[in-house]
Amino acid sequence: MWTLLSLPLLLACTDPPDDTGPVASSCGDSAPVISAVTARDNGLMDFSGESLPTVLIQADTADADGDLDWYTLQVWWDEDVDGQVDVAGAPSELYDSLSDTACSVDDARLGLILAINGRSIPYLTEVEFAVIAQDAAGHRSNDGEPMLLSWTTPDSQGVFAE
Ligand SMILES: [Ca+2]
Ligand SMILES: [Ca+2]
Repeated sequence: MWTLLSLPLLLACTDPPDDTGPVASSCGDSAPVISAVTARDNGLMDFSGESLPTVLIQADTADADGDLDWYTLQVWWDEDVDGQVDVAGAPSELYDSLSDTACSVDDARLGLILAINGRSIPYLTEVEFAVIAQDAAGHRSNDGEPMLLSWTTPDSQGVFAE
């Protein structure tokens, strides 16, 4: 079953939620596998009175041991679409819980919304995103290789170039 999450808004990094956080996982040793990543226009959203265009980035993710009940989704980007993104720096990331039952989520469509403010992410520019998911045990997806995709941002009003 694919699960679409509630999506906290991100300008940069989120703080971990108030939950107790991941418990020591006894689900297994498998790492998540991302099969596909997508980016799409998520419309204008309000950020403290400022209306900004947003992008929804989603990662179709599976994990044989089911410990996506607690996950982290991390995104980096650059403006050079060359099949490489440096993931050494701090990502924009989202922590969230999909289930109160450990080891119960073996696939999910993980999602994260980023605001496009023209500064950290420029307007009217093709940007390259890199996406990594982590399971409750902290295993990184795809052996730590990010999934890449490119997407062209709209202008400050959310309008895309012809
Ligand atoms: Ca796992
Ligand atoms: Ca690049």
